Amino acid sequence: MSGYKLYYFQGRGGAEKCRLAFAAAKIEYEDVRVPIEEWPKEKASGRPPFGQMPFIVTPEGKILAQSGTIMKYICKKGGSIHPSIHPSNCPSVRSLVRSSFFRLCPADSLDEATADMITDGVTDVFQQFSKILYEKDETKKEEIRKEFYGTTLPPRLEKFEALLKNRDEGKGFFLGEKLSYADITFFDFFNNFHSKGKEDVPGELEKFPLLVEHYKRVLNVPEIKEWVKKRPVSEF
Ligand SMILES: N[C@@H](CCC(=O)N[C@@H](CS)C(=O)NCC(=O)O)C(=O)O
Repeated sequence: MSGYKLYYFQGRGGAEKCRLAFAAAKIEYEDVRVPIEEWPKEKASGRPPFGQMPFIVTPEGKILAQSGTIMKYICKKGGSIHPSIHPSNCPSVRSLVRSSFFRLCPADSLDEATADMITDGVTDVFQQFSKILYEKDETKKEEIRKEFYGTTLPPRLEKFEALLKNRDEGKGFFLGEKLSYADITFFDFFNNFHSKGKEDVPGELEKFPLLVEHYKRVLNVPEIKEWVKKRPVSEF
């Protein structure tokens, strides 16, 4: 056990992209599922930085919140080849590392910014989508749903497909040959919130053949596949 602890409620929810990152990075962790009745006490303790979950406690006892931050941090930790040849302390292998060796988090700053751009783009879409989840009035909920799936999402998916196509004609991942946290974020939005954690390709991607293949490609990364198959089954 590496000593990482991830805290979240029962279910995939906002923590699942962190769990996918732990799986892809092959970092062991304790998947702490806080019972809802215990949450007020944990929140009041002041330990979660923003009074929210997910948060992690690192082996050094440091605490980090924000799902995107945690996901990227874990990808960076799991993505270093070996500390002794990390580009920051071994300039002679910098270009080699940049060009071919990264796993999950690119060493090149422009590639990293590209992964961040895609991740932030998914967050924008998620913010629009979450209005459906939070609306209590059924009539308004239906209106928001129609607007999201009819008007908001399709042109965004066109843009994501074009971004995917920028590298290797869209036959790989968002940064080309290697999986990164950008792919994990995009996959999680559809697998978690549309396919309800099942392996099916969600219908929303149907008109975007490159995105359909990308979804399958991410799902078929052995570490991702293994986690998706063994994780606890839940509605959310
Ligand atoms: N931006 C944050 C949002 C975190 C968030 O909204 N967490 C919710 C659960 S998904 C939460 O902790 N709700 C309980 C509360 O606020 O008391 C992230 O991405 O981690």
